[in-house]
Amino acid sequence: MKAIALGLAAALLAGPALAGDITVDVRDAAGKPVTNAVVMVKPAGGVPAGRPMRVSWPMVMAQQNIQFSPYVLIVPLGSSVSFPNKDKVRHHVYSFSAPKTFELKLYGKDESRAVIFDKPGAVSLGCNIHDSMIAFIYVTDTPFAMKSGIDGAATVQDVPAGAAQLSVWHPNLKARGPMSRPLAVTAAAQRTTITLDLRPSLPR
Ligand SMILES: [Cu+2]
Repeated sequence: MKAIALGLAAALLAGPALAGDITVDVRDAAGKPVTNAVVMVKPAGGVPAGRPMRVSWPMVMAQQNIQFSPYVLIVPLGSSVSFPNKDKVRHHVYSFSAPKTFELKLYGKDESRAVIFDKPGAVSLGCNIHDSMIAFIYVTDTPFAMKSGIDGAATVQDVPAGAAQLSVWHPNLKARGPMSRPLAVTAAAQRTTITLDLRPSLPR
């Protein structure tokens, strides 16, 4: 018995860490898929050292056709995000959000600016010239983060097995912060559904 326990302990210490993929289906109160939700998993034991976020999208918030693109951008804490203007008209990007308050004064076509996001949370963006321009940057302090697609699904890969917290944020959430609940991560792939209490969509 003791030998087994020791062997198990050694395997846990030495072997490849047990980890699993988690797919979250984000739904609204009517059961419809919710796109552009930010799904995050935080291991209770902390994020393993040397585990950077694997980001498969550029750290870019463009202005094109008098809109921001993308509508929601997830960036790891400490990221520098560029704000290229691809329109012929000038834009004046600003944020009053607590994680990052900034202003990029009027700049024109094919110009860009960069901003470093050094505090976690949601940053809402606007343009002083065009009121209809709205977008969000979510700065995450866990590498296990993914945006939901049009099917409402987001898969977060290689989360260490054990106790964790699942958090989901969306621009239309009625609550101020992300919605959170405990999650037991296993070495096998798992799938779970989370239902958000959302305000009706704002016109864009
Ligand atoms: Cu503008």
